[in-house]
Amino acid sequence: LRSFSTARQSLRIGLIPADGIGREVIPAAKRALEALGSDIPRLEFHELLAGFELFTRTGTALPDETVQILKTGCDAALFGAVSSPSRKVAGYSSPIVALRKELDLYANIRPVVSVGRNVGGKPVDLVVVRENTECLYVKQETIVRTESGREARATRLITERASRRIGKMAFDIALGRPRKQVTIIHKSNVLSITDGLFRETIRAVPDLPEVAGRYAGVALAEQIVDSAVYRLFREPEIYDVMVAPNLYGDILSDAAAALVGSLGLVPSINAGDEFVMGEPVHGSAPDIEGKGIANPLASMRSAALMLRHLGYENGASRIDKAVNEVIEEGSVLTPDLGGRSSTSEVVDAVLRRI
Ligand code: GGG
Repeated sequence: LRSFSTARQSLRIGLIPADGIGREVIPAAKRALEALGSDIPRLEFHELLAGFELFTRTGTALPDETVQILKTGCDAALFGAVSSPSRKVAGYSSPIVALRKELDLYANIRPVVSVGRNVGGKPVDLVVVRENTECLYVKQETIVRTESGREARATRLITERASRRIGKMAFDIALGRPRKQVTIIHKSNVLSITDGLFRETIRAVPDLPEVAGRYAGVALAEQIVDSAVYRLFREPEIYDVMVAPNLYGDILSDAAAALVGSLGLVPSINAGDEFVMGEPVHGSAPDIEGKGIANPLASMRSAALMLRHLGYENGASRIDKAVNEVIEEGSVLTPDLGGRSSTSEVVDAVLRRI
């Protein structure tokens, strides 16, 4: 991954647990960071508000103060999960979608890697690079009544600028990996204008004058999204870096998580050129909220990814190694991985190894 390391006296991290199990797993990520001691600069945490639950209490899902503190007082952030309802709620809009736009976190980078004996099937080591700011997530939806019933429409935005920068991000990530392969995921056989522009723009990235041949050693492939899902389940080993528009990337990364044992293992970062926000791929999981059994490993891994992006490789590797050892050892796991341990028992097991 890219990193924007600068010499820092302290590392100011915004913590936004938001809804549901986000409030149980973000403290785990915080403890993993604290356990690193002098491998990273002195930590300064800012607890920040956002979420649907906040909206139901206050009428605001993303307070201006949260955005301002992130923009002016933080070097990075960790976001938990949000439980937006599946129906339209007047005045409500998803805070995570808004935050990604506000902070211009244009890449959602989701590594999906199998570890140890808990994993059934074939080894998986891939990264989904999801465009994070446009596609259907611009949320321009309208509904009108017609003679034959209601008619709903949504705008799908794909720009050359966003496709080019996510393409460069995907190529940069591939450069740092052994296989050095980028697969563009699209549906331009049907959506020839929108997905066509995404595909065509990314195909042209290696020839851009400003990249000066840097990506010459990266193999470029492409795949229609439906066939990509099929092949992902049958032969996940063929994929290295998959770059996709927002909606396909969201779906693909959850699907890929099924191949490595649990969504509770898969981390991500939302990355821009100036800021990075770690976020587990899983949602707020209302079915297990408050039971003390949420898997904290995706959040701890997200903290590691965030650190790596900031340039603190040692700290990141120590967290990753400890998490992998706990998974491989296999006796302290939460129920989503077939274990019987609680969130806090898993956190303690990781911290002992860090
Ligand atoms: N941490 C990922 C997460 O919260 N996933 C659920 C999600 O993205 N929901 C969209 C929303 O609730 O607005």
